[in-house]
Amino acid sequence: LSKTASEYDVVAMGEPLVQFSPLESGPLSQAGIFDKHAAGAESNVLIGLSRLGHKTALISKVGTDELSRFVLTTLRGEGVDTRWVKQVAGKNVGVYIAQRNYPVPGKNDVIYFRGESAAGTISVADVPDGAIKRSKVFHLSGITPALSVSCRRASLHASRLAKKHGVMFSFDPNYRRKLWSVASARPAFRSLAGLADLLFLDATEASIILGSARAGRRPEAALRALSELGPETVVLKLGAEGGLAALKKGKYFHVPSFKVPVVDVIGAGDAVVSGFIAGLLRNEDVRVCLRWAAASSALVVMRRGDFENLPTRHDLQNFLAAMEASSDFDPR
Ligand code: KDG
Repeated sequence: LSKTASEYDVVAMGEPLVQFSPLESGPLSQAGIFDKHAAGAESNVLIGLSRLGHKTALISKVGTDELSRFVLTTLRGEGVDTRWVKQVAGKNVGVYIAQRNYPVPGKNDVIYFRGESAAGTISVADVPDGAIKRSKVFHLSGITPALSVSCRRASLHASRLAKKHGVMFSFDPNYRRKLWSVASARPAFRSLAGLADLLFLDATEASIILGSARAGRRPEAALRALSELGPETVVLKLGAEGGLAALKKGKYFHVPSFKVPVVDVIGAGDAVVSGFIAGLLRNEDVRVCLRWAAASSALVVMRRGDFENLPTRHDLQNFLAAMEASSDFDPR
């Protein structure tokens, strides 16, 4: 993060999506009214960083349809540079419908409609060296390599470009079982985690990468094993009950979650990524980065949609100040 002449703070590559979310929780067969939200893991991360005052850009492909226009105007409205997003005639932007809080409270299911989406055609030729080398951080989720064989190659290529240019490479596996099996995902995750400087993951993804089911129960040991793959910093999302743990240069940190009313958990993981990277970009201590991550994530789960509640810097500070003033807050 010592680069000074970068045009961007963070560039990411991935598929923007449109989410249709039923107003009521419950089975989709019973849902009648839906609203639409811009979504997509990398887009969420970039919007979060943009709101926190950083220069961001997305590398992607969308269609020329109205929903593609919707995601593009949302990203632009949030200050994300979309000049590296190609518009492909005859293709669409991916869509998903969420089934919220059913049958397991607090858990969602999704139906994807992304077979014809433009982002699935991203290939090595679509990866702009110029965008990546002009950034301080390049971020990728494991959703991008899951989209197609060409996306997998492009993901590896982009990550290697970041390494070649000395750009910090941030990776969040974001395992999506509807997109690929554990057996297919594992080798891709291991390669990308091995290239990453900064790795974000939850206990399930840690278990996929490490091939053991103990990550959630022994976070410090899991973080140490993950850091042996290569990343200097690893952040483990332990869920609302467990908080966040991190290991940086061998030093272990843990912060608890903030207790807030949970409405919709989708987007919480992306908020962890944007909050943490924003802290790193300001050379904050790991503990501060984790608190920004936990606060961003707490805010996001209080509202439906993925990114709507991502905070500005001002709102983040207000939230943290209010939480610290409250008697329930346990800084540990
Ligand atoms: O992290 C939130 C994303 O999972 C959501 O927006 C959908 O990107 C998404 C995906 O591909 O599942």
